[in-house]
Amino acid sequence: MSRRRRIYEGKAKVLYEGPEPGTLIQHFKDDATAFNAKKHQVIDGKGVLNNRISEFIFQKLNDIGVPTHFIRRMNMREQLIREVEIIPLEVVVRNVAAGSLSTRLGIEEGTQLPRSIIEFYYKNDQLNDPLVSEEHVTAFGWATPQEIDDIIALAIRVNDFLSGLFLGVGIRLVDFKMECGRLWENDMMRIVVADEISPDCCRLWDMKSGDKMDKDRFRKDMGGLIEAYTEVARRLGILGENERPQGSGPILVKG
Ligand code: AIR
Repeated sequence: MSRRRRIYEGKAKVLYEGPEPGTLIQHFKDDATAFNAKKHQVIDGKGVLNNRISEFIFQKLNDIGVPTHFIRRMNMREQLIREVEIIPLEVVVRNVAAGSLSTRLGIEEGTQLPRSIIEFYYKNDQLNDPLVSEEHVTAFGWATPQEIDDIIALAIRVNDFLSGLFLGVGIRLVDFKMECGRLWENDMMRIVVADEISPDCCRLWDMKSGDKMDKDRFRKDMGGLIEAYTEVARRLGILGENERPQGSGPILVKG
């Protein structure tokens, strides 16, 4: 394991050189950070759950023709991915007001938005990932206008898919963050969904109780993070009653 070349280490994941050119291994750590790593804790088992949940979502996206970097899960903490050139943007899609949108615009948490809103944040820890406009993105060359169009189209498809997936298991998708990358195949380049999609980067509220089933439990010191992530995995049919290793599909929850 330690012989592998480490390409990049982030707050929650490590990227290693993959077995073939153009591939990487994405390793999920148990570290949780918030407020740009000012708050940090190791939460036993979080990486394993995020690896499984993100695998489930990326595989389904691949299956419906949304291009992603995901190839396959390798073990409890690692997945094989295609090497992409990460676009330095956090693409946030919001369906319900919460978090920084509520704070910035004074809209009460839980307010249904008139339509889904897509925002771009510049990925830069030193600057605290500031909100930016398409003007900034194109002027500073982070992405071209055509790439922005592709990113928006992907974000809408991912949002529609995830909203329906979670709705079917009694969970409200409030918002989520995704990242995109440029995948080069010979001389062709296309934009694909990269990084991870897990309760670390979504706001997921139980439809009946309104309980938070995501990383806000850590940000707000609510506890019960592993229990909440496990419940998300269980409802998606990833973990059975007694932790079945193979998923059998989502468990329908009646409204
Ligand atoms: N997010 C943004 N940066 C990192 C993450 N994980 C996610 C949050 C939330 C959404 O983006 O988890 O689901 C919007 O976050 P915020 O803080 O802007 O309201």
